[in-house]
Amino acid sequence: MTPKAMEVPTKTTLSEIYPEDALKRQTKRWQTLVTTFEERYGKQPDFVSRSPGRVNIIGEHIDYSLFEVIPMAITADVLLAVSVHPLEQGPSTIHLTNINPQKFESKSFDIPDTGDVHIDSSALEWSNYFKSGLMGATELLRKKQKDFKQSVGMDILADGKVPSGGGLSSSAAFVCASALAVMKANGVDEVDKKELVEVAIVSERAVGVNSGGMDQSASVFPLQGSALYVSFVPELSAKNVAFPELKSPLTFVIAQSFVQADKHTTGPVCYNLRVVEVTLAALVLSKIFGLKELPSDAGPLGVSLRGFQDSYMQQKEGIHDNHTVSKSDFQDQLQDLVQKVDQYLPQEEGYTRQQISEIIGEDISSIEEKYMKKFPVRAERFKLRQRAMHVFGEAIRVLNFMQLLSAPPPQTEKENKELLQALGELMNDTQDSCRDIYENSCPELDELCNLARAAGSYGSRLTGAGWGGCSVHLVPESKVDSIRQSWIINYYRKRFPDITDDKLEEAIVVSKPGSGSSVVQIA
Ligand code: NG1
Ligand code: MG
Repeated sequence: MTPKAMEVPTKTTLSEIYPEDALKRQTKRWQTLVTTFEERYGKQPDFVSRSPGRVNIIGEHIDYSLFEVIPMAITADVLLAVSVHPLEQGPSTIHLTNINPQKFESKSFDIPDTGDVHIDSSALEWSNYFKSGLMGATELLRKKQKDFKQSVGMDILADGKVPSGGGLSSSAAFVCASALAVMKANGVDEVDKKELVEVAIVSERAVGVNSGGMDQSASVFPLQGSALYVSFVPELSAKNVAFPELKSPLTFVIAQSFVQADKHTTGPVCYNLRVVEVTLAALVLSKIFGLKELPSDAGPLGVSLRGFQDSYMQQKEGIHDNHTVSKSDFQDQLQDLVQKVDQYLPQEEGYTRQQISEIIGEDISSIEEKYMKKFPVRAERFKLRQRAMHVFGEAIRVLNFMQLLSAPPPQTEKENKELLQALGELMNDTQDSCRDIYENSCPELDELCNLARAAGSYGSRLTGAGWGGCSVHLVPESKVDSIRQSWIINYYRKRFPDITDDKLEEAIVVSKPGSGSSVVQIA
């Protein structure tokens, strides 16, 4: 039986998962996983669940404001080989080991009778990501099966190939693979992709980051060879977008900065602070324009800039279903909002808590309680102007990018080049906006982008949360080698004189769009 488009495939073969050129290497890796499992646990695994990392092509830091984004899955993924314990009385036990036990220490824990596990989000601990997937899947199973209380026990061996803290979303890959493994271990064969993504989004927040939903979508939904257009309103949905047939094909190259961006320690001044800033911007704008209370939405803090836009259109312009307006009308709205931000949020230096409290007519303590308690932030001033500008501007760029991808494919070399240049320019604009007004780049990422552009990249930008991690580049195939050389000489060897060839191999990856989550039956 072939799975429905929205179902996680369970009877896949490796050739349906990986591109041709990765097959040999992956087959070996899967064999090693199974034999290592046998050595550690003395039995065969029942199945392997897998979920990939992702690179975001465009639409940075706007998923939690509920604007559309275009990521794609990469080949690097997380594998969990699993053997299910027979159902017993009392607590069920999870044994978690890693293919690399020196780096990731083995862990065991009991799922209590209540079925609920505790996650200590203050500890940076790899088993938390499994627990978060377990928590999400348990909730979903309870919704589906009235008498479901707790998951069965499992022996697990994990092999993660997505570099952690590298902006390629190793965390979402791990959470999605875990949630999927738990569903499967508890007897659900047909896992609905949308349900899986929804639980993974919510449960990953338990690990300590107030994230949006791009990564989990990009890890679960994609079909091999396609990028993904993800929408969050009126509800989560994703469309696979094939790249146009081109005379000279487009290639995405990913380059690591090797600056570790650890959201757990930097959250209060970086990621989580941005989430608070855009939320406050939505509240302030809605007061300035005299809107009634913003309806609560799927944003991590319950109100979002997208919610503001839709409410504004409804209350001021009488447009009820704003998500049904044409793309060009939507774009005009966004353009208008950029101007409104320019005019009505003039303070370059940011807004203090006192000022925000006065505008929105709510006590500072109540604002802090609602938006800064679960994920504390440290800031004297909140840069509402710059953050809102970036969000609306980036939302426009995503629409433009999508329009270019959906247009009839170019017929001549000249048109081909123009298309790549236009796509690249949008990516370059994103980088400028991230660097200058969202302030989530860093000198190392800026440098990788500048070097690539000088050596022939059409478009270069950071990808993922930023402040370190990875960059992504739209590169003509003929320029891949010269760009690689330039990075090696001018970036990697300069900054890391002892860098090994293996490490360089890992640093620069030419990536093809990979396929989303799947389960492979072993025993
Ligand atoms: P990274 O840090 O690359 O996994 C994060 C968020 C995304 C999105 C991007 C920025 C998590 C799990 N993911 O991605 O939702 O907001 O930053 O576009 O925190
Ligand atoms: Mg992550």
